Parts: sequence; structure tokens; C-alpha cells
Amino acid sequence: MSPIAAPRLHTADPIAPFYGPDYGALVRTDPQIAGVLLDELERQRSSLQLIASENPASPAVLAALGSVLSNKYAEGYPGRRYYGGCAQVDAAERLAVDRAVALFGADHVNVQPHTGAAANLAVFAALLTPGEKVLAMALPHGGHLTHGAQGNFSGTWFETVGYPVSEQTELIDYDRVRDLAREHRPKLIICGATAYARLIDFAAFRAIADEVGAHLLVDAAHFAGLVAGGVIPSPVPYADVVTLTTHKTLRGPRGGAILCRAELASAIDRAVFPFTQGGPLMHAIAAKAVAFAEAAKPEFREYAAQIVANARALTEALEQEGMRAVSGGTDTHLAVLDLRGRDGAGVRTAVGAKVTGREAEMRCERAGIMLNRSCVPYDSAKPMVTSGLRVGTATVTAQRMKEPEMRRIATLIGRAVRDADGVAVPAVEKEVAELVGEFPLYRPR
Ligand code: DSN
Repeated sequence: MSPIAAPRLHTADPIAPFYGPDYGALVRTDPQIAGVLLDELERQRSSLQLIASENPASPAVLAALGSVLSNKYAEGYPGRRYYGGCAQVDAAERLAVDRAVALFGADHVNVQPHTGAAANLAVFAALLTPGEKVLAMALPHGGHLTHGAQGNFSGTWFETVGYPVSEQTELIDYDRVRDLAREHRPKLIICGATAYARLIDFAAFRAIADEVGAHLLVDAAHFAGLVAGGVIPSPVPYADVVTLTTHKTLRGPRGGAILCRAELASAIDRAVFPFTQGGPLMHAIAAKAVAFAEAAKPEFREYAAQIVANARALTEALEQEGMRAVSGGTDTHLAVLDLRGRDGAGVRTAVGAKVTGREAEMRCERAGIMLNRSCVPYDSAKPMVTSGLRVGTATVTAQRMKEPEMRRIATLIGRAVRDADGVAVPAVEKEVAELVGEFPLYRPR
């Protein structure tokens, strides 16, 4: 690869817009959209962000995203493009791939998937033909839409079997997964979820997949940043393929990536392009490269460890507020809380039975706390209603909050959730404003 010229900064700091109130050219040429951006920046700064799949990308990531690389078509892969003028985007993609290979210790990485869902589509395309069987965690138990849900390509074009979590422990029941694998003989087994807070035994899944001759896909979309930060075990030694998103705990741009064993590299690459995607988003790929470099720094390890410590502290404090932690707690960045909380004797608590997940989400939002409703395993409520909430600590940890702030947040959530008629909104909002004022997001200059 030819050496890359030292960056030339222009007099106007290119990342200033992400810190301050001036969106420069956009403010002048399109004040309506500039207004939306400024309002959203203000919303993110002035409220608490606890949605488990969100995280604020760094100004450097945002600078790469909002760059001239968006102008470039580059169908193909570095050195094998269908367009001229690709030297710079080739350099960006090679950097992204090399950094991801080093970060995760994978044989091969494809950084082109536009999203996590697109990454999963490409894996299905690479490893299966329509009609073949897939075994994955059931959606209402924490699984993902692309793991076999009806209405999604995965549940429409493939025969999918969902494994439940144990009704007693709400943990993955590996004996049950093995029994289902023996019964159905799937071609692909998936682990990794969107609303499962505990560690996954990748070695156990590997053994089950080997026994029935299935490929093993680990969907690490949620916890990839915790793997990169070295605070939870890596699935890479066990999986045939690992998919991830770059915008959740990894704190990069919105996008996906696929890690795989060397022998699957060419099938995965062909499944991404030309089978499921056309031109790659080169600005997003450059931003992924920035994020992979950020995640390789020692401070990212500290960040990842604090995310988990904060999630534990928040979960424990929410239990004090009468919300029952599904599976008894968390090992990761997220927790699922059952609003029909029971104390140790099985008695419903103050929050319990009085509010649905949908209502609790709405009550929190009106008080400036952003989180989302969640099914709990064996939930009798409809998916649009639910009996639970999901919280995540990636954003508040990025704001440098620690355990004492998690206890303050839990109290605020408890007050908001119990506040049926809205009388507590002004007081909770004021305390939310004080808290985020102490730990500002994109500190203004
Ligand atoms: N929508 C994402 C989440 O919130 O977990 C998963 O795709």
C-alpha cells in the first residue's frame, strides 16, 4: 500500500460541528435540516440515553462519516473494483479490515455490510440454501428478528426452530438446545441475542454444532465492544462466523461486519458483494476503521469494564426499585427488567402488575429518560405491549458516569415508572438535567 499523506487540516476545524452549535454550511443552506440536527444533538445532551443498542460515536468517527468518501462508488473489494479512482477508498477499506483482524484475532473480516441485519443476511446466503433449517434463540426470549422471525427473510425463506431459555433460570438451557439440534438437524445454529444479559457458553454451542454437523454463527452485534475491550470471552475461537454491528458497544458508526474462518472467506465475501449488496458505503467503512483503532486503545478496555460494572450497579439498584432482573442480573452492558417484579417470596412488588413495558417506556420518555420496552421470557403480554424494560449502560459510561450515578439513575427510573399521572415529571426532569449537566455528551467548546 502506498504511504498515506499526512492529513491537512483546514482553517475551519472539520469536527467542530459535532461539539458546538454551528453546523456551518448546513445552517446556511438548509436551516430546516440543520434545525433537526441541532434539536437531536440537544435531545441527546439533555436527556438520559439508556437504549442498550445505542452509543455516541466519537467526533473522529462522525468526521469520517460526514466526509467526501460518501461520494465514491467502489463496487468490489480493494484492488478488485469495478470503478476507477479507488486508491483512497481501497486504503480506507484495507485499514478497516486490518484493524478489525487485529482487534478480534479473526482469520478474515468483511467490513462492507451496511447493518447487522445485512451481515446476517449475507451469512445465510453464504452458508444455506432456502428451505434449510436454522436453530436460534426464540425472539420473545431475547433473540433477533434476523434469526428466524416470521416476516423477516430468515423466517420466510428458511425453516427456523427457536430455542427457549429455561423457565426457571431464564438462562440458555444447553441440554434443551442439544435436544432440539438432535431432533431437527439444523444446518446453522445461531447464538447471540438482543435482550439476553448473560454470558454465552460458546464452547457448548461449538460442541452441539459439531455433533449435528451444523455451522455456528455467533451474532455479537450487542457485545462486540465488550469482546474488543477484553471484558467478556471472545466467540472467535469457537464460531465459524461472527457477525457484529459497529455502533453498539463498539461505539463506532452505524454498520455491520463479518468475521470468519479462512475457509469461508470467499463464500462470505461473495455473499456480501455481489449477492446481497452493491456499492459499499466507503464513508461508513472509513468510520469503522476509526472506531476499530479507538477500540484497540487501552482506555477502551477501561471503558468496556466500566460499562459492565455500571450495568451491574444499575440492575441491582433497579431491583431495589421493585423491578425484577430477568435471569437474576447481568454480565454485559444490558439488563432486562420484569415489571411484574416479585420479591424473594414470589409476592408482587410496588411496580409489579401496575404498568406494562409500553406504558413504562412512555412514562420514562416524558421525564427525559430514553429506554425501551422488552418482552420478558414467557411474557403473556403482546410484543407491542410487553411486561418489561431493557436498559443499557454504553452511553452513560461514555459520558464517564460510574456506579454512584447508576444508583441515581435507578431512582429516577423508579420514580418515572411509578408516576401514573405525571405529577413527578418536572422534578424527575430537573434531576435528569442536573445529572447530564454534570456528565455532558459532546461537551460544547
Ligand atoms: N434494534 C437492535 C436492538 O435494539 O437491539 C437490534 O437490531
